[in-house]
Amino acid sequence: MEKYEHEYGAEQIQVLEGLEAVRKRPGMYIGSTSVRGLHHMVYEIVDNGVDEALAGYCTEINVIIEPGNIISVEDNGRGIPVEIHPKTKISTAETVYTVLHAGGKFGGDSGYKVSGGLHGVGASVVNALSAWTEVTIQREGGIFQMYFEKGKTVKKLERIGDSNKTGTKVRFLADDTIFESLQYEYEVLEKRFREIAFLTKGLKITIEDKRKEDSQRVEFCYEGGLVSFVEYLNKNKEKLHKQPIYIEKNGEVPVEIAIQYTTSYSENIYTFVNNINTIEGGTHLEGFKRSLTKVFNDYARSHNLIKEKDNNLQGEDIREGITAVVSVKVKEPQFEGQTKTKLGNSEVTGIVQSMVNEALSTFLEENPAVAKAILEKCISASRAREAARKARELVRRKSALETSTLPGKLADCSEKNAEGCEVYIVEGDSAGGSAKQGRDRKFQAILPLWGKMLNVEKSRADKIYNNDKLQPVILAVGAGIGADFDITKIRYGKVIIMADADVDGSHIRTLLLTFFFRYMRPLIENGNVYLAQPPLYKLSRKGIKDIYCYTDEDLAKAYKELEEKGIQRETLNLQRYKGLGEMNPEQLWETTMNPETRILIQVTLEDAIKADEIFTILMGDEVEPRREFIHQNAKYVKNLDI
Ligand code: 0R9
Repeated sequence: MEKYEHEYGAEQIQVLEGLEAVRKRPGMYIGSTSVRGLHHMVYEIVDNGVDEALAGYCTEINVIIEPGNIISVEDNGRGIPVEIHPKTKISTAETVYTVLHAGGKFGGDSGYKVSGGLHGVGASVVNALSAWTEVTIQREGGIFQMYFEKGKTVKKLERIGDSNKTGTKVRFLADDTIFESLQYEYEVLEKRFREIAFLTKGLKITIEDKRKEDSQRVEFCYEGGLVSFVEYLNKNKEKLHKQPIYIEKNGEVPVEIAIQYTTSYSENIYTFVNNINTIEGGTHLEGFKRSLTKVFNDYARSHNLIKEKDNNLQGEDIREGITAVVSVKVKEPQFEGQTKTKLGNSEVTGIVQSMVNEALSTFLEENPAVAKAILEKCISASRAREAARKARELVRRKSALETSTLPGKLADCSEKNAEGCEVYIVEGDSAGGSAKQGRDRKFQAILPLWGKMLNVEKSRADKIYNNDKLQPVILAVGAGIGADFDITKIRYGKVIIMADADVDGSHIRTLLLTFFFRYMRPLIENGNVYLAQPPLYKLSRKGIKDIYCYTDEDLAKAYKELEEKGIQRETLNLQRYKGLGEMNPEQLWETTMNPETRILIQVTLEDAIKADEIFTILMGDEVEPRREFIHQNAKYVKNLDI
């Protein structure tokens, strides 16, 4: 492509400096240069189309991952304005793509209001971080196109044809000298676009992956908006009422909420600000929770469902089994917290609270059967909480008598600073023994598990405190459970589940992970939970050092390497480990516990919605979704020991 030569005016030079800054510190503008930042590039462009949809002019956005990791995003909105911008003296479209924050800056005072004033600032950042960007606009009877390389204008906007349609199409190739990888993850993009479609009632979003021969494509469009979102989240759960409760108000801070209760014991509230998932919550969530507590207590009292002498229902009682999505639009959102996903604007609490107060109390009065079903569940949750408190007291008192608050089976470490300490939770008798002998007792503690493991998906907190297998885990971790969980009190920086690489081991791992996910979620979110990876095989022969293999691929590689050194496969002794118990303390140390040589898998929570879905399917009441899941996933099963 021929370079477009032109003189730069003072404003242009400033523009270039602006985008140079983006290339120098991409992380500041896009979060990171990992695959996460790469996905962010796509979201920035899609968001501009979503803004046009929110303004009421766009009904469809099509995203394509083209071969060569080129991204194409097309909307059917009005098209970015093409005329010369009075301030920059270049086309508005070029301005948006070359001036940092142009969306916001020009939105405010030049008549181009980016709908809601929320996004529209990312186009220039994406342009700066792309090897090339091509923008095609259909508007005012024409087709216009411009082209950039690394944020610099190579071809200015020119009319290339006629069209009676309107819309904007952006194609870009992220710069591989900036990003660690250009491998977009289809599932990640798909999840985000489904979310956007739920949050933007009626907007059709399609995503197509054309990188491989057999391309895949999905289409999302939800006329029900948040109601559809909640129905989707609850699809595998037993519902307490058929229709989700829907609340909407378009005031200074537009608020939209959908709620549906299920028979489960967990609380699933997802919150969004300007379509951004506020994982850490914030003032909108606070307002919502306060209102729920007040409205249900008021209703319960005025309808004699709780007596005068009874205590109020607590927030956690009222949120047991709830699935809700709260979406607010805030003009100038303040994001706080570790991951900047906590809404800080204090005025939002009261706004959400008073609108939910009004709408929800009206709903309950008009739907007494639904109110009764929900309140019966809340009251039973409150009784269970009281029972749990007693159970907890009992545990505390019992441990006080034993002069230690730690479980008897725990072989603790000598170091007391939690950060450097680890606890191995080990299933089984002999493995526990080997682990105790093999460990480094300075920083490694061992907690062997005994007794029958409880499926927490089907039980409440009182049962959990009384469970002989979970109680030691709660005491050893030392930070409480549920609403009382306090991450600052954890006694170990790493909580490591060590179980056999077989079906029983998987079962215990799943049960423990369900427990951590439902009752100690911050422990997972904070990255404290790990899975130990014991070896599957040992290759040995006199005269060579034992070789441990953790996967079948490892084993094949080891054979190949040995053969290259002239050591024949037949001369080697292959041992397949059935369980941790087969290893002596030294072997267990070397293969699974020594920080220098072991393989630990950190459990992360990338996608809470997906995690909730999987735990509900695998551990919940409904049998049919589980059957379906097993049917679909059986093909992935490896190392099944029958
Ligand atoms: C494919 C991704 N879509 C976009 O990037 C996109 C931006 C955009 C847009 C407008 C319409 N569609 C768009 N798609 C628009 C048009 C008008 C007013 N505001 C917005 C109008 O016709 O008057 N714009 C986003 C920012 C700007 N336009 C602006 F700053 F140039 F006005």
